[in-house]
Amino acid sequence: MTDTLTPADPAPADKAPAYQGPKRILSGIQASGSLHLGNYLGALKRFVEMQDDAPTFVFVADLHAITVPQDPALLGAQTREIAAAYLASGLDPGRSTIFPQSAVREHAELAWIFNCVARLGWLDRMTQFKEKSGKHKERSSVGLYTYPVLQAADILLYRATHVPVGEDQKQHLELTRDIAQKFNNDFGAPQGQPNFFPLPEPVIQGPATRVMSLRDGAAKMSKSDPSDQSRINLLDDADTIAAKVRKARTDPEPLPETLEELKTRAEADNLVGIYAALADEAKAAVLARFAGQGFGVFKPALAELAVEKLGPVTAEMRRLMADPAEIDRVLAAGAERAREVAAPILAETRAKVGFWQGGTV
Ligand code: AQP
Repeated sequence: MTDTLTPADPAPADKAPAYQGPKRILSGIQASGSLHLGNYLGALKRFVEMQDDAPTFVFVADLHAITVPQDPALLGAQTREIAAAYLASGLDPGRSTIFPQSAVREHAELAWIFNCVARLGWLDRMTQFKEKSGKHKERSSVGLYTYPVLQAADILLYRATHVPVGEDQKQHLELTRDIAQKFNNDFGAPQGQPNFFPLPEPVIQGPATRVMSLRDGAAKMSKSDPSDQSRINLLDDADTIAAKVRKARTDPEPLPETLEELKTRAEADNLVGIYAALADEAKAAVLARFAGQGFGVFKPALAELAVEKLGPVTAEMRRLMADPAEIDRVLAAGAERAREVAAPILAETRAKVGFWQGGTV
């Protein structure tokens, strides 16, 4: 679990009236490898459900991807693959702005300004850096360390108010709120004016905010897990999905009747959560159907459901990936629309910081 952020140098309490701009939704996924069921249930499916609520910005996080080594020959294809997953999951480029992060250079510029707003003590508490850098902290890139500052820039560049993410991103969202508040206080609004940046809300909802590995109920399903058996990839075929579910680690007991009993059985809980999220049902409803049954019954039912729900997404992804020019058209149009929103917000931010305003460069 993530710690609660307690800044070493806390921003003073917010004095200005609350931000009053429109609701905007923003999120992204790193272009760092194949997408898996955790990304689908914890993020993609949520983006699609929310896109009618407010203007939605969804980017492919390629600037984040290079915080760890990437093969330059593959990064472009990985970017298109994430874009294909967005489209195949149901994001509509007519309603949602879909773009590669690196194509909107304002992200990097705002991140620099925020690097000078965030405090080292705040970043030192980020648990994801500790997990990702492991024992070799001094060999990690500086980018991996300041990743959450770039994330704050991604969000606030669009003055996004709502950010759908999985549970693992909660701490980074708290940092974004602290950066926004400190910027508002340090450079903020003239007396009595509302805050310049919103304090964005994480939207962490649904039965699958933290899908766990199929091999270890205590580890998050992750792209970087060395075992491919630990995750269901969005591009896996039906036989592979069925085999992975069949081999998923479980215990020998039948499924219990109550959520209370399920809580103490991490692997069983994870599989029931996956079933519930795929079926759009509550976990209790899944237990009501399968209580007393063993995994010999439950696993084939889960595999069948996973294939039924993911099959059309996989097929559409493959179709789109066979036409990279079409994906590029969507990404280019999205980048243009994103810049139309981002550029004036960055220009105002630059003016607040006091950068030279003598002309356009
Ligand atoms: N296991 C998960 N369960 C639910 N949600 C998840 N997300 C990731 N894993 C799970 C959510 O997916 C979105 C995009 O994540 P990301 O790829 O940008 O970064 P990540 O969280 O670091 O994802 P991975 O798969 O764990 O990648 P690696 O292994 O490269 O670090 C986010 O909203 C995230 O919460």
